[in-house]
Amino acid sequence: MPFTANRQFKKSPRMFVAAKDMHYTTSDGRQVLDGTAGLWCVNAGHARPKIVEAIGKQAAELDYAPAFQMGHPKAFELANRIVDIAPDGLDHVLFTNSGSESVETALKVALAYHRAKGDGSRFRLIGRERGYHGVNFGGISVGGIVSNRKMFGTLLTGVDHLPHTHNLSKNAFSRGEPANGVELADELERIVTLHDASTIAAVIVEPVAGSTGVLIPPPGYLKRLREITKKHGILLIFDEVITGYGRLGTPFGADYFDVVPDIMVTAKGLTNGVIPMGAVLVSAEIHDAFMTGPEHLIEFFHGYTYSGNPIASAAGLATLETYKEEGLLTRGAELAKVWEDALHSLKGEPHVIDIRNIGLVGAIELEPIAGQPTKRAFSAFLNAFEQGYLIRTTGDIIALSPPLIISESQIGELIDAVRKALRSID
Ligand code: PXG
Repeated sequence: MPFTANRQFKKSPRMFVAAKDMHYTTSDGRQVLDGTAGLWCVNAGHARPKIVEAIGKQAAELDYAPAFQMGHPKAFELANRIVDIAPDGLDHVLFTNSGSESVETALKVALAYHRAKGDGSRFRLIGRERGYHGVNFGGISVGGIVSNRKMFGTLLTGVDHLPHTHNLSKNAFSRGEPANGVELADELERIVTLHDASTIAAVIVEPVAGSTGVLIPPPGYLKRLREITKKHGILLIFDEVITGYGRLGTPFGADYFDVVPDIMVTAKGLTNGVIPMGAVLVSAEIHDAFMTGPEHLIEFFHGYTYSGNPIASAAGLATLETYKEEGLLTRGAELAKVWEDALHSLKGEPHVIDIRNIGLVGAIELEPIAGQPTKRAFSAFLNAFEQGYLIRTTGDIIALSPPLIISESQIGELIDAVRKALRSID
């Protein structure tokens, strides 16, 4: 099983057999409130009729069309709908089948773009400590999670990392963006000085680091990264696999922070998690740099059997339609205050050393049990599950990211379940 304590799970399996709106049904018939939108992806809630219908209809109408040298209308339609909601300046789309593939695609576009422009000495990629960019080789190379990297050899060469922005001693219990740490963006200047700008292709960061426990940047941090990258001709890639499609109360993290990257990596919420799909958005300038040479030749040697798969495209279109009809891409902003207050009401509960929130994302960091890291948070996870609430843990951090359809009373319920779990565990 992926990223799972396999032996523990098999001794005591936790199985879902159905889901509707905010709830799962377990194999023993219990209802479990989804506090994590699956794995940060089911933004519109479960089994939404439009999406279910679109998938069935598409399977009967056109189940598959070759992705190379052939097309079908829904992939183009979906690309256009994504561009409609994306920040101005990002207007071409490459489809993939996951966040990890979107990351690899973005990194390859960045390298190939510089080469296409005759700037092939730009081969370095800069990620960030505690960054998560999926599990393929490019993604773990620019990522900054030691457990995901240490077993797998030399990874990509020519990679460097910015420091992360998490600072418990200065920023604990901040509401929204933490006040301290904007100067950490200037570390990029240090890295540029070390390697020389002429060797650096791109910088990739998550606007808010999700997987490593909801690390929110200080005000101005991403703007500064944008200024520095622009100054040195370095591409800026936002990995919006989690922050995309409404999670922060804006369509994308780029909108929340008012910073437009050159490349944006998305997946998860694009199809509401229902069918695997990702999309990488690039600027016209990047797209156009490839459109040279004889017209019968392939411009970019990259793509997947399932790029823009018809059923995934239909699911994506129905998902974006559902988001639009129900105002879900901005609902997080309406709920943000209630969410923030509910989360921060956990201050003072046992083990809690920090609480963080932004949009409809929250994290509760716990003091680890000495010598047994992750055990305390995992106990909280099991306790909440027994109570009928699905939460996520990463290290000793509880991460919450419910579907954007959650009601105010369900927010109260979810936070009370976490409170009860914290009071019950060692
Ligand atoms: N980039 C980011 C920022 C992600 O969060 C990926 C890439 C990879 O996506 P795929 O679709 O290849 O898994 C992710 C995925 C968690 C959790 O609970 C987070 C992810 C996946 C599963 C669990 O933190 N993020």
